[in-house]
Amino acid sequence: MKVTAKANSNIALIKYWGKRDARLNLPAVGSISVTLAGLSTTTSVAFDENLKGDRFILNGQAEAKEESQRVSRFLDIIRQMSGVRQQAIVESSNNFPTAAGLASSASAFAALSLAASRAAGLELSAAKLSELARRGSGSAARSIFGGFVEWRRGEKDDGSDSVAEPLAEKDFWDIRVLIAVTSAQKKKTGSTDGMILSKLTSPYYTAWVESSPDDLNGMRHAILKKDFQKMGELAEFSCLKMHAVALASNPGMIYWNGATIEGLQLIRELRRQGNAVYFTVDAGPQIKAICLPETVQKVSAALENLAGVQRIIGTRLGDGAQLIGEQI
Ligand code: 2P0
Repeated sequence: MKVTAKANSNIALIKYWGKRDARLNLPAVGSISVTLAGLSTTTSVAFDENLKGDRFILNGQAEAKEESQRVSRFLDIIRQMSGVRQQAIVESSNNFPTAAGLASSASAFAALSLAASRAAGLELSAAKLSELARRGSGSAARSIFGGFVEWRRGEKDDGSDSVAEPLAEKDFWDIRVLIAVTSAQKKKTGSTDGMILSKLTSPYYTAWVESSPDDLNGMRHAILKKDFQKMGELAEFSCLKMHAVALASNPGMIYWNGATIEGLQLIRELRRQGNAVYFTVDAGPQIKAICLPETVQKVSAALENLAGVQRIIGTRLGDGAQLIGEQI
């Protein structure tokens, strides 16, 4: 059976950075995100006894060895859970330009978890799907759900309590996120390696982990109260704190370029002028402006005019992972 599923990407308001167990992908800290409509991956999976090995096709092209091996290792987990031994063909497509520096392991592994588990005959609960998606990529655990989502750090060694859960529906609060793309280049240090390096070398790492519960409590509260200022202030704090940990690693990781910094200054200037807008930045150079509907146009125009900004992608909150089709 060929099963197709779709999942949206997400952006963390309280960041995930650091692992307490790299093999099971257990985070050192919890995180809170918003799932974004408009940045999605659609994936079909079919197990087939005639295949000699797993095949992974992304946007119509066979993927490089490294990416294919990552997908294959993930399928091994599903084969182990289900007893299915066959190899699989995995066909994925992103609805955003792959060359825009927005490639997202979150939407990819959330869609793959749902499609592959179903294709293997498993009917997993949302919590179990989140636990499975986490094994592929930490942030994918959050993309199983729509709207506002919290991924709990969990305490157990087996990771069964390190899963995401919904905090509020997407219609609860109309938050908008503008993504200003400043570079389409592949980053030099991926998140996984960056997190491991920070744990090993950053003198701020312990403080980052210890201060996390306050950030999570504050953000949960701000979202449920729809307190935009508090939410935005905490999002900027968590973002800058995460980058401080990365910068203070050895060798330090500089994920920003000049346009990123100009963008952050611009967003703060727009705020001084009375516009409701805050920023966050992930492990890359794109600027993410968190807005209310009434500020979207002004912020978008200002970012568009900034030197070094290549394009603006406007998003709003979206749904969690969904099955799209099952075909015999
Ligand atoms: C986040 N990031 O919370 C943080 C902020 C990047 C910066 O989750 O190693 O690709 O596969 O678990 O999920 C990106 O990290 O890392 C990420 P792995 P992932 O969104």
